[in-house]
Amino acid sequence: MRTIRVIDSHTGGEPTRLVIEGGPDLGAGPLAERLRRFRERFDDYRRAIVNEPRGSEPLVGALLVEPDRADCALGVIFFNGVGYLGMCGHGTIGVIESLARTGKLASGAIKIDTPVGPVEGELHADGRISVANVVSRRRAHRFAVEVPGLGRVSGDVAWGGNWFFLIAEHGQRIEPGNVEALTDYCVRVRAALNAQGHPLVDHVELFAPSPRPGADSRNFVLCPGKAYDRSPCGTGTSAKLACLAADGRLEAGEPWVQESLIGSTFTGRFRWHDRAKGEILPTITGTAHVTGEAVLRLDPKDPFCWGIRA
Ligand code: PYC
Repeated sequence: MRTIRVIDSHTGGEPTRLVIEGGPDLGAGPLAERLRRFRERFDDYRRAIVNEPRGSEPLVGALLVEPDRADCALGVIFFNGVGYLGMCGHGTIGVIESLARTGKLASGAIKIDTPVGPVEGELHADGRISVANVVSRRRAHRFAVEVPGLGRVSGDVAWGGNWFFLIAEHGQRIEPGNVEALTDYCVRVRAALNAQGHPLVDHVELFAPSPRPGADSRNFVLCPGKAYDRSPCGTGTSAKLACLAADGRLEAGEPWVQESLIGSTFTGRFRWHDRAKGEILPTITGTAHVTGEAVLRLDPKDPFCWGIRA
C-alpha cells in the first residue's frame, strides 16, 4: 500500500492538489528533465493523483521537488488529467497558500523552480499572493485558422508559461450557462490550430467585456483536455498581458483585472523585459484557500488504484 500526502486548495475556484510526500522520485537535474522522467516513467502517479476516482477533471497537481537552481527555495512540476504543464499561475498561488497555511512557509518572497524557468511568489500581509511569472511574449498576431464547422477564426498565439491561442472575435456567450458550447468551440479551434501550424498550443482563451465593476475583461480558458479554468488562468493572463503590451493597449505598471467565467479575478501587471522583442515580465495577483489535507491511499487491490483512464 503506497500513501501520498497532499494539500488541496482552490485559487479563484480552480483546484490544486499539492503533493508534499510520497510522490515519484524523479532524481536530480533541471526540472524540464525531471518532467520528462515523470512523463516517461511515472505517468501512472499523475493519473492516480488527479484523475477520478480521487480527483476531478479541472484538478491540477503540483509535485513538490528539490529545486535545481541554487537561487530557488523549492521546485514544482504541474500536471493535470491529460498531461503536464510548463507553469501554472493559479497552481503557484495555491502552492504558496498551502505551504503558508500549514506552517511550511513564512510571509514574504519565495523563488520557485519550474520546468520553464524560475518564478517568484510573494505572500502579502493581507493574504493576497503575487507571482512574478516567466518572460512572456506574443508569437503571432491575428493568425487565421480554418475550423471545420466554424469557418475562419482569427486570434493571437502567445506564451505565458504555456502556449495560448487568444480570441476576441468568436461570437460566443461567455457565461457559466454556456460551458458546453464554449468547450466545443475551443476544442474544435485547438484541433484545427494544432493541425495548421501551431502544434504546441494547448490552451484556448476567449475574451468578452466583463459586467463586473472594476474588471477589464472576462475570459473562458480551455485547458489541455476538456476542462475549463475556473480561475482567470495565471499563464493565460500573462499571455494576454503580452498581447496588450504588444498592441500598446496597456502600459507597464498599469493594472489589468481579468475576470474568470465564474466571477473570480486576477490582477495582472507587467514590466518590460526586452521592449524591442515585445518580451514582458508579468506579475499576477490573486487569492487561494486551503480546502483539505489528506493522505491518498494507493491500494493494489483497487482496480482503479491508478485512476480511471479516459
Ligand atoms: O493558472 O496558469 C494557470 C493555469 C493553467 C492551467 C490551469 N490553470
